[in-house]
Amino acid sequence: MRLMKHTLSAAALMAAPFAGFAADSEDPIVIPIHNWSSQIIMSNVVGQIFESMGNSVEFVTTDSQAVYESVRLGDVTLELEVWEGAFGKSFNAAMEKGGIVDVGNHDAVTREDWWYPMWTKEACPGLPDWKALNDCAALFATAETGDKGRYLDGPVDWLKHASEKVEALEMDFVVINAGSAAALWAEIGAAEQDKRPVVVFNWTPNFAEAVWPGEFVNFPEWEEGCDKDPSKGPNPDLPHDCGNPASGYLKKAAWEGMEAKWPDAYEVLTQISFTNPQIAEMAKLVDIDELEPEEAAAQWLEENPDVWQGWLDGTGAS
Ligand code: TMO
Repeated sequence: MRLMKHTLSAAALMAAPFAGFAADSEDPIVIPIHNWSSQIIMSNVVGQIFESMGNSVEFVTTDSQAVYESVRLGDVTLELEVWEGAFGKSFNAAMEKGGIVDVGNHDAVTREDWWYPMWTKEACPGLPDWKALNDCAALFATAETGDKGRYLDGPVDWLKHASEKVEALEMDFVVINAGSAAALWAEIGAAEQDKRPVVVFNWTPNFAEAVWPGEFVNFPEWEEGCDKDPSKGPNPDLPHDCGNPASGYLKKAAWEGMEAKWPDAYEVLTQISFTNPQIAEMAKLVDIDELEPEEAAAQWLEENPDVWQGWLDGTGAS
């Protein structure tokens, strides 16, 4: 009898599939694009999923820090890759002001920090300890950095605060910002020829781990507030004297009006969750296989139907 009742109510629901559900707005869902590959492909993947549901989608290229203010104001609809290390601070600031919602974490666990390819450790065997790195600073000296070591950081908008870290930990390094993510890979590739020691900004999940075995530098362990509060970390007078979180989150965020305006797409967004290998694979499609983002996304969707169709099951979009 119980079972019967269940069957009946399911049938009743199916007879009026949209009863009680508002359809998604025809206005485009605005998806921001930044300057690293996995975010670009993931944005295209999710955009193509929304399009397959009948939504219209618009991509805009934006600064990866200012985007949190844009989401909060509804100028862009969502953000698919909130990396704790790079963007936790901007995301929290927007949350405090209001207008942006936390749509949950991906399965992926992330880390972003100073990193070296394994041959560097042969020249500086005390690694991955940051003090050992600092004792080896002369190994990384270049014409550009004098007798100090060169650290190639990411593009400025990733706001890694490496100069502040160098100052707070009194390191003998000079921070140079790469103009693009590609410049980081070029630096590692050039050093590989003669196994020259290099230390650059890198992150995981990323395609790079499949190409160059390497390790992150271990800085003093991240403590909440280390980016603001001088009392956190080993230097009592300055902030930024910690490493980034070693097991950081990767979060989805949305404009708080998204749920009412595009309820089906929002419901799917709540279900979306990428793993470390999936994100590394998406980056590889562009950084190694050299596909265009749109093609890479289409290929990923074609090769992983079980992954993304599962996100549509049980939502108004299925
Ligand atoms: C934000 N990033 C993944 C490039 O560190």
